[in-house]
Amino acid sequence: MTDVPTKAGFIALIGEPNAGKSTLLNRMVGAKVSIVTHKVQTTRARIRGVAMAENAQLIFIDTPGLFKPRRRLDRAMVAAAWGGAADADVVVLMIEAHRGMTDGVKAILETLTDRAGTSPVALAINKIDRVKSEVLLALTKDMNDAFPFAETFMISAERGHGCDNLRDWLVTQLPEGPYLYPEDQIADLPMRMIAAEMTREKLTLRLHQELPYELTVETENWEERPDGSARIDQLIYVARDGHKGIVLGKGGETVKSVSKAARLELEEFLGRRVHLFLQVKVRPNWLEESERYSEMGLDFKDGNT
Ligand SMILES: Nc1nc2c(ncn2[C@@H]2O[C@H](COP(=O)(O)OP(=O)(O)OP(=O)(O)O)[C@@H](O)[C@H]2O)c(=O)[nH]1
Ligand SMILES: [Mg+2]
Repeated sequence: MTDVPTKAGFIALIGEPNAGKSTLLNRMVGAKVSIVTHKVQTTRARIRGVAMAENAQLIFIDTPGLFKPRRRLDRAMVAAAWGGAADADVVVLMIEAHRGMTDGVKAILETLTDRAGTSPVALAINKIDRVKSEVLLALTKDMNDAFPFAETFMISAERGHGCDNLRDWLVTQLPEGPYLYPEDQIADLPMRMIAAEMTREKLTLRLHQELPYELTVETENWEERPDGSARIDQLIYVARDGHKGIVLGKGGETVKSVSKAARLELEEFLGRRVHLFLQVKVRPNWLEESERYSEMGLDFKDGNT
């Protein structure tokens, strides 16, 4: 038997909010470890997902979208995203085919240029299902004129087009070395955090305008029951009294439907029954509390101006 050396390394997915980073991570991993919504700024912290290729372990780092930060939370998110890129062996910049080279993308390219010389950066033009192929050729040229990408891929993270090519290339870029996670592990986020994220996803899908950005979800208690089920208690922090009413909905309708959707997904993920209890708490200052940030997996100090 010949010994094929193993490879393992970190791949950071960066890009503007909504580019499809979390969708790509989930596709590569083959399971939903990072939440996805049609709204911007869904992902708040770095989330690792592990994928296995033949003799390689690819550790994908999903990051919050890069945008011009205004609030403390925004700054902490953007810092987490660039931190993810700094730690990676390979960086994949994702852009949306139909939006092209936006001002936001240009700003990211500027920062990438300033930090150039570190790890290779590939371009992944995502959502190719939304455009004609002529658009892609012009966009590829413009992007490569603006930055020396190691490679360009045209993909649909949602449908899977081009994702195998991207993965095969990523394997070629990884350093040789032992696997860094057990081969059956797909995420390294604590289960209580994954559970809180699932609830936050359902809230984000259900609520409108600014509200999803002004709430956070924490798992307070996790109890294994003798019958094999789990009892999970979560707190939804909102900043204003009025928001509590909206999250609860008429007769508690909204929070009930959120709770049901999150519970079903959790049960599927865990493969057993779950009793999920949600409580809404008004906490006017939660966006300025360091404990909330550590619960989200963010560094509070990164939010300092
Ligand atoms: N048409 C199309 N939609 C896609 C594709 N990939 C992702 N999307 C959609 O784009 C939206 C955003 O996807 P996400 O994966 O949450 O994007 P993200 O980059 O993680 O966003 P943030 O976490 O906010 O930074 C979702 O509605 C996805 O379903 C694709 O290949 N084609
Ligand atoms: Mg995301």
